[in-house]
Amino acid sequence: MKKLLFIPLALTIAGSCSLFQLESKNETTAYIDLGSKKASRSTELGTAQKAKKKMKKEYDIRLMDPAIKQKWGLALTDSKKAWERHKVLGSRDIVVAVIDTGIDVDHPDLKDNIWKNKRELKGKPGVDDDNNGFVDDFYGWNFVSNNNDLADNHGHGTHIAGIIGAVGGNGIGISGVAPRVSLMALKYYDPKAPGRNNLMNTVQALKYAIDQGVDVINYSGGGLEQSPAEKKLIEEAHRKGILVVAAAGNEKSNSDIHGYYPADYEYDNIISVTAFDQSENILPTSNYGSKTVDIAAPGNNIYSTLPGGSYGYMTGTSQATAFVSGVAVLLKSRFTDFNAQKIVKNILENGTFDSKLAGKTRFKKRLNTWAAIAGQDRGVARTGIVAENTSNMNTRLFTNDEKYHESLEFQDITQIKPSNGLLDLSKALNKQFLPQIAPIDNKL
Ligand SMILES: [Ca+2]
Ligand SMILES: [Ca+2]
Ligand SMILES: [Ca+2]
Repeated sequence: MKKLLFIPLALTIAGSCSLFQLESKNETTAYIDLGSKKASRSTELGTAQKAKKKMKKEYDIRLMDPAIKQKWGLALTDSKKAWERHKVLGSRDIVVAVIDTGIDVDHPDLKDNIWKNKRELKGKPGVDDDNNGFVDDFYGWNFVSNNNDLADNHGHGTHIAGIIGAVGGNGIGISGVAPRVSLMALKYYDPKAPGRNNLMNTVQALKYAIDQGVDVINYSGGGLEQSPAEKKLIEEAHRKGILVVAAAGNEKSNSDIHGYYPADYEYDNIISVTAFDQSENILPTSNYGSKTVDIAAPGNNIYSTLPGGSYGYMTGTSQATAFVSGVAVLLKSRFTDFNAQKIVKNILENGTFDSKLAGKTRFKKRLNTWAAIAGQDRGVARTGIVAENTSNMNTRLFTNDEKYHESLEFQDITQIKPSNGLLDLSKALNKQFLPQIAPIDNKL
């Protein structure tokens, strides 16, 4: 006899009423079919709250995205500092598979950072041009409906995509932790689709991502049961040096006692991420564990992209997970030879120590983007001392001269020319964005 176990996953968004609730409810229900031993997988959905008004233009940082101040998480993780001091903005060569509820691939602040399957885009409609078993998989695949419709009818996946890699420097909205990246949309979950098997869809999405040779897999979901098929794929990702960043979960529980998967599989290419708020406290809803949870990242009232070209706030370990994926992209773009283990090591070792995290994460550390880059930046020690291979650069960039760094705060990096002896950053940026970058407001 079939037994159905219902696990409500509820998250409320802090703040008062929203102007615009997405159609999803406050609760989603996951099904564990014990009779057929199918385990559940549910996205840490939460609900999206759309922004109440248009963001006023505040051209206050180098990347010029007007609403970037809304992203407290970028400030608390020193992400902006990483971009500015280490000139690391990510790269479209780095692919992140976002296994989620789909992505609004036409969102103006995402579309240029969406992964593109060039062989399909240049190929014939109705034909599997790259012979990977999926017809017209232009930007990813929908494993719920088994087609290429990636529409996100919840908002979660679009929100996660924006945290990782909303397009920075295009003069609109926000920037992801990685202003440049390729986001592959793999839809495993649709709250509206009947008879779904989220775990089977997850496994298929993982396989697709691994077969495509992505750099990072972002999985902002999970379940209490292990899955041999999923574990096998994580092992394959491990062999191939692919990083898996996974949510610790929103069950308010100690993951050392109650494992949560895939976050808690014992492979060193997985980072398990819990969430902290603006006061750097772990959210009461977040899972924790001094043995199982690797690091904490921003996860409360996070402002990011939503379907239909909009923006809004969401809360949970899902959001925190996306922050870590963004840092992984920055590391991989700077240190292209890093495998997953090395990226994990850098992120975990260079987190910000906080005694409040005792019993919550393995090393009592929370994510610090700048430190993750700075700790390993070739030729540059944490102290800012110039080392080898930097002779042709302006050494002042690598000093501890705070005033000099402050003077860079409002400087558009695209204005920095190689003739200044600085890194040629304009080459690192995709040229199609350059004309769209707003002029520097020197009054700030
Ligand atoms: Ca194909
Ligand atoms: Ca085709
Ligand atoms: Ca933007």
